[in-house]
Amino acid sequence: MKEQLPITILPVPFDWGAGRRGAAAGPEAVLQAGLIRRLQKLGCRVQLRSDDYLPNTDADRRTSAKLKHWGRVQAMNEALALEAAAAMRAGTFPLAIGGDHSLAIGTVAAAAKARRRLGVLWIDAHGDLNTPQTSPSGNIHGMSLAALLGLGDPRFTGIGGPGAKLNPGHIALVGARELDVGEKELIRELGIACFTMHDIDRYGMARVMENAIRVVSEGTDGVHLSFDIDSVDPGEAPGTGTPVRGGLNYREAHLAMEMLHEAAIVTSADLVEVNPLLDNGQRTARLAVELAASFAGERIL
Ligand code: NNH
Ligand code: MN
Ligand code: MN
Ligand code: MN
Repeated sequence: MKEQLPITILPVPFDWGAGRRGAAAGPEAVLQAGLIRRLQKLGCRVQLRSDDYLPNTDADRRTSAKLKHWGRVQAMNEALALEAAAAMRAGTFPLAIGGDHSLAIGTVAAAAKARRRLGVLWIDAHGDLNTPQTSPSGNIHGMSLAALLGLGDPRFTGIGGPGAKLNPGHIALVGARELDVGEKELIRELGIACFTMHDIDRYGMARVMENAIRVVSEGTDGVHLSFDIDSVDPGEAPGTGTPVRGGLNYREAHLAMEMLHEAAIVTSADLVEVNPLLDNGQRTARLAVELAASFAGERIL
């Protein structure tokens, strides 16, 4: 975290951007696993926002094959963007707890408005760089970063105002190991810094994070961390909707969080895709709490 700002936890019990249900129970599971106490123990001031800022989208059935449940995803993100903006205006650090990764459209749009030039660190097994045209699934959580670059449908590129919210040169992906064809093309075309699992194997997490931190912090006024728990290997994080083998091990994930704490560059964050319905007990929810603690400054010695 950049300064020791009070943290506003924004729970986002929402999973219509994903292909399977369950991540909507993520915020409750992560809170149940002791997130607030763990942060308070580190000296953080923490306030938990109730989720009543989110509209009830039960009756919203607007959907299409290329943009599944778009009505609900749009309504959630419009409300979340306003709430994240309010948390920043109040001088706090917004920490959104998901919920599926479509929520980053709202949080990053809000952060980009507050910061002008925003860097984004996207730690994920996936790229989330699909458009409705390239998506193999139609699931909007696989399109969030593309939408923030102004690519895809105006219903999502227009959240928080029209157009691109980010400069591709200030984005770094870390942990990627399952990229779709259109995503690979986009990464090459836009020159997005993508540190894959191959890079982590080859150079080590420390070197990868040093480079990623440089990309997102040089020439920016703030950095948003969007952490998808599926970046971590399914052996450690089984409770997630789209697990992919060969992910970050336990220490690599912690080292990344510890280095971000030290770098003191991050000004807002998401922790997403914890799905307690698929978890092995509380394993994944507990991991999420531990990683949040490392990010907030918990150290071994
Ligand atoms: N790339 C796939 C898609 O667009 C999977 C996305 N799933 C994620 N992304 N969990 O982080 O449908
Ligand atoms: Mn994701
Ligand atoms: Mn993912
Ligand atoms: Mn730069």
